[in-house]
Amino acid sequence: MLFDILTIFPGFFSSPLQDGLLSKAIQKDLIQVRPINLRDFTHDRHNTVDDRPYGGGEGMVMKPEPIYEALETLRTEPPAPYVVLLSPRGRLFHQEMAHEWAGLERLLIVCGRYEGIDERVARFVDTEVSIGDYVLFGGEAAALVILEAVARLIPGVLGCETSSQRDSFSDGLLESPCYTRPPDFLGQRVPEVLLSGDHARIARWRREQSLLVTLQRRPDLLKSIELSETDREFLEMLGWSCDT
Ligand code: 6GU
Repeated sequence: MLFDILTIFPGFFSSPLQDGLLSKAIQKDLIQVRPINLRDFTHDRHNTVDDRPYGGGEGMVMKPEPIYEALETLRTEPPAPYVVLLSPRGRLFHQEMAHEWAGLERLLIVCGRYEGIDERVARFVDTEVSIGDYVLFGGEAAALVILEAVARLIPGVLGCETSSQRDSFSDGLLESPCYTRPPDFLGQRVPEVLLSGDHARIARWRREQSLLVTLQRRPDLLKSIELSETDREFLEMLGWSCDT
């Protein structure tokens, strides 16, 4: 899968692309990532990408022409990209979107900077996305978040195919707690069930812990997922009710 990232800070991505599983995925040719300098699509001496806002106010606004020209140019290369504009005003990015996008051949991510992007750019992109309810300097950090979330769902990127299926959120629940050696850490013991070797009991315990931690930390998630009859009984025992 090809990720094009249109940015005024292509250097922002160099270390993340050289480290960890992202670099392995690139080495294995499972993904290609191209940070593309927006200033390459300007024609003035200063490579201007921003200007003052009409109507007055603080800060600068990203001009529409360089972004438009970059999109037009990049779209001439096949395969056609799905174009995502990053801004805190976008739809909230979530795991389901990551799954959908992992099936694409090419994603083109446009990073906004300054106080905003000229509104007239919106009709040249496929969607506008935010990664959360807080404000960043610009879309670059958000682009990395999306890149990681999508890349790890591409077959072969994670060592083990099932690890991404076991994740928090992949079934809509938070993950159960996990432990490794030592069995006793400063008086805190690993739950006995995990040492039992009884795989059916372990699976049931993990499911219950997932339900418990989700109920405690993110009860909102329980409304939008499929629960088995056993799940419901367990949650109801904890005081949860499906119409709360
Ligand atoms: Cl995509 N951009 C900026 N600047 N801030 C954000 C964001 C994006 N998502 C959350 N906050």
